[in-house]
Amino acid sequence: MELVGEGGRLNAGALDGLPAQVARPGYDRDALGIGIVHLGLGAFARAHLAAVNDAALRAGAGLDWGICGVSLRHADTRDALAPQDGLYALALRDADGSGASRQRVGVIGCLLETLVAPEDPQVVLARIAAAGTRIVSITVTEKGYFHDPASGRLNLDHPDVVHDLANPESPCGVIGFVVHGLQRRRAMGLPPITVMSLDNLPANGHLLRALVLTFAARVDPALADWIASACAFPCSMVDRIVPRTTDVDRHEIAAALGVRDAWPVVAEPYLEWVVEDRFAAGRPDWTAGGARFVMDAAPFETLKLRMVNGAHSALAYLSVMAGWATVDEAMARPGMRRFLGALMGQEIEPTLPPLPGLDIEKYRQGLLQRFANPALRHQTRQIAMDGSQKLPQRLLGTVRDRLAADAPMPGLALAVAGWLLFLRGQDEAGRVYEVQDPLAEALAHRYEQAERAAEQAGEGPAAMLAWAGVMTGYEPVFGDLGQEPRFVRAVGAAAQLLRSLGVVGALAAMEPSRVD
Ligand code: CS2
Repeated sequence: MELVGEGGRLNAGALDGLPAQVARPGYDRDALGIGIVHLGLGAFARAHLAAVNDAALRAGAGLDWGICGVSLRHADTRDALAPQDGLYALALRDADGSGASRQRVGVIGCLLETLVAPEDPQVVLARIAAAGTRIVSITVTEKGYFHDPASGRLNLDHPDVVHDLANPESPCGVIGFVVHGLQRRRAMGLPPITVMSLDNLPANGHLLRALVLTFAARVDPALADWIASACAFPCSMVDRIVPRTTDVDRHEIAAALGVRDAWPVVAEPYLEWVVEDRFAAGRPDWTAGGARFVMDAAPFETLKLRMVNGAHSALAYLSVMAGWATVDEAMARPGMRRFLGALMGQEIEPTLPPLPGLDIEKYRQGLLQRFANPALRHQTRQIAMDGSQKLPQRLLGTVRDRLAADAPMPGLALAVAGWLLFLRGQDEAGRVYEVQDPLAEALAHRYEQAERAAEQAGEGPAAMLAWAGVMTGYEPVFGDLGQEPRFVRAVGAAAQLLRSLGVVGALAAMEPSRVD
């Protein structure tokens, strides 16, 4: 998009002329070398890892920790950032005490190189196998790992996995790049490195390691042994809400910078990064940017995935169906806020592992506040994407724990039913939308089967019970949960509530049972 009426373009030459209130790198960019190769250069990585890394560099981390960012599919990020010398603005937005939106803008400088993998996979492999590279970090979203969401196993039939096993010189997926890149390092006699997932997956480091080893064993068992014994795969919990950047954002940020930035990112001020301190070849001190190094990230991951992401997904499906476009719009509905508060307080929190020092009440209230942030305009449709890849770790682990404790789960069931009904691709007002999900086709087929089963079962609750039985029988997402009558009944009852009363009615109907 052309931004008219502004000054020049953001680039190295423009840094000195930026308004005083815009934070800028402040370290010697010309002296910076690449130490990190990041695969999956989306908005999240640019607002999280790169922002934290930039703060570390400003605080004096070694100048060998610059980032090479790799887009695995599209050229748009490179095309926008190359003319800007890799510079882009990060706008942190929230509301002040009176509810008015405000933003703090800073320019991130640690992205030194941007590659587009499909244009030249060799260059990416060479970067991973460069002597200076010591960390390969990854944000490719849940579906980018090519695993079966319920079991966590590598899907060896996935076309990208098949392609990458057959084409070591030109991989296209993240596992292929990592394994073939590590293979080169080993062949060149270079030291092992750290491979670090920053995606919202449970035990993301362990999961990534297992996927990489499964793939590597098919390439060369000795390579798999080397990776297993010498490379590190720390787990981490990452948290920052980063909505997709819009043209309106670009205009607002250009106004703050006085120059055009074609590829800025917008995020909330809040940031968490809890990462296991297991690195094979060193790391920057990211604490300056808000990171925490721990021995075991698991309890933090469970907390975050179940509370933040579980609540986010619950909100998203119900909101898309009700026609609420943004998260803050949904949060302004008293029914939604109360529902999420109860879902967390009564159903999710009892399943969380202990975390010494955590004030869970404060965490929950803070989270509701973050969701209500009116300055983000976070689209519920964005969060609703890829539900098949998200539900297991966000909602279904909690469901399993509730079942094991023989505890009720009406809120979790409403969230799951919300997803299942969302799969119809039509909201309550009859507006049609696309269900974006790698398993969309199979899910649509399931949905038809479930509708037929419901018709055959007659009317009302019996129909929705039959419907829920078919939907929750979808094993790639639910595993064996579909065999669990208490779960199927709860989902059937919730779906019946949503079908008969709509989202607003169902949220209201949930309330009486929620008085402690
Ligand atoms: C969201 C997350 O889009 C989604 O699925 O739930 O991206 C969420 O905003 C982040 O995980 C917050 O840390």
